[in-house]
Amino acid sequence: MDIQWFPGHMLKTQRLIQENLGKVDVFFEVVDSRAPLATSNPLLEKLIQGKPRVVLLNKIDLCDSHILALWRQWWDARPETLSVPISCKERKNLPALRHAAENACRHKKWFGLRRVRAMIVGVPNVGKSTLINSLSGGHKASTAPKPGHTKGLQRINTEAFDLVDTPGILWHKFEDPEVGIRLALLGSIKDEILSSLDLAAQLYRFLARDYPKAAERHFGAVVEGADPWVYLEAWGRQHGMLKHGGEVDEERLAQTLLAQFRTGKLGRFSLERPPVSNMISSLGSSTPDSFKDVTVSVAPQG
Ligand SMILES: Nc1nc2c(ncn2[C@@H]2O[C@H](COP(=O)(O)OP(=O)(O)OP(=O)(O)O)[C@@H](O)[C@H]2O)c(=O)[nH]1
Ligand SMILES: [Mg+2]
Repeated sequence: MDIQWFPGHMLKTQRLIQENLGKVDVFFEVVDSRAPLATSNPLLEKLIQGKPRVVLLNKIDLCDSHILALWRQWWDARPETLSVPISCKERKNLPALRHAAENACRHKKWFGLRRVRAMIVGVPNVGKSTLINSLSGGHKASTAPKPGHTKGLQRINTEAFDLVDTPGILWHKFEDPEVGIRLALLGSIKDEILSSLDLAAQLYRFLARDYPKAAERHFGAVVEGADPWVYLEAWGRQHGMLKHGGEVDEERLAQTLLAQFRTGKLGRFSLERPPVSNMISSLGSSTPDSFKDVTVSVAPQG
């Protein structure tokens, strides 16, 4: 499944970010906590030219909390990048953002004399505009559960910040096809350019591999290597997604399944685990479904 999507407005957004660099003190890069690396734009580092960056792991209400604990350890081992787990929807941990921004700017001459100027960047649909609304306590930035919703820069001020919302940007080519699939599963790539049937099959494969108990709960007993559509069809039938004549409506099934996955109705899952180096497991005995095949080096807790 080869996925590439880079519409013209993304190039324009890159230009706008560069043109406005001088007016930005800190970048808030919003990523999806269910796949923090796949939703982190590799172009950003170059684009922001050494300005401070805080990575915001958003939608923690939807991710696997055990895997999130691993990500937090992974970032703790990289103190040069500040990271803050948040949920814009549940307004979780938002004050930590202010502390992180202050830490990043404390040494500046202007610090304490004016508000921090923060530009919010990230791939499409990760929650940039929702973050602006959560921080400002309003609905000034328009949001939607689909990628490419925000079209231009929008400035909104709060007590602590002068904020700039930006349209989501991707990069030209995903070298690793898995990255494209993760972005698509999380809704960061327009559904119109994808086969939702293929994507639903990918989702099934991922759940059967990483969350077999959850897959069994939703789709029935999972047999390794079996055709995903055997299970997906059964799921569609069970949920009454039939066409006239009693055939399963595969398109409707695929779209419903993807929507349920994206909004957490199927459960809380993470699509990505941290690379294994420097990892320390401190999760004790409650090994989750998803955690079985993660190789971590275990060190004694001090
Ligand atoms: N469950 C959950 N949903 C969230 C959270 N933050 C944002 N969303 C939802 O994610 C979807 C996308 O949010 P937006 O704020 O429009 O995303 P964006 O990054 O501005 O998207 P573009 O402007 O298209 O790049 C919306 O349906 C939001 O309600 C969160 O913390 N938890
Ligand atoms: Mg937006």
